[in-house]
Amino acid sequence: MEKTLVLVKPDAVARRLSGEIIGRLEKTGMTLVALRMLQMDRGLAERHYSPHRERPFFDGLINYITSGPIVAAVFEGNDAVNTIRSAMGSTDPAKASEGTIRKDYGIDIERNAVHGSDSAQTAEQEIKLYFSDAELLPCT
Ligand code: IDP
Ligand code: MG
Repeated sequence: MEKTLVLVKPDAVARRLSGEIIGRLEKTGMTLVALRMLQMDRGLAERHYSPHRERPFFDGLINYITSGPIVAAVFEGNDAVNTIRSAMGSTDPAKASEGTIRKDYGIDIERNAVHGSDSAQTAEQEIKLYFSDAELLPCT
């Protein structure tokens, strides 16, 4: 079964939206199989966002994502990566479709409330940054 990593980003945790966002993602039919709260250090943030190292927004992104606590979660299900990203909406909340999490809760293109892995392969790498295999607990 496909898995994907979700992060409720610092702007959303600070606005007490963690439960709402996790709840909306559960309503997609995907199953929550891991959950923890943490504050990223720069090392973890730079590993997580290493594909964006050369982008002009990288330093700002690292400052933002380390600025406060986040909620990390793993969801599992058929087509989990695409299902979760559809519920999240476009990167820029101003361009996100009605009814998506980023449309409703994103502040701007950086502080966009939520992260979801962009492929099954990326998901495998990202999940390992936050969870051991033993911490993934499929419900039966
Ligand atoms: P995604 O989160 O929709 O997959 P990515 O292009 O992978 O979008 O970018 C990762 C994160 O970097 C975004 O979620 C957002 O927080 C931030 N970001 C992306 N583009 C910009 C930008 O143009 N300015 C500032 N931050 C950005
Ligand atoms: Mg991405």
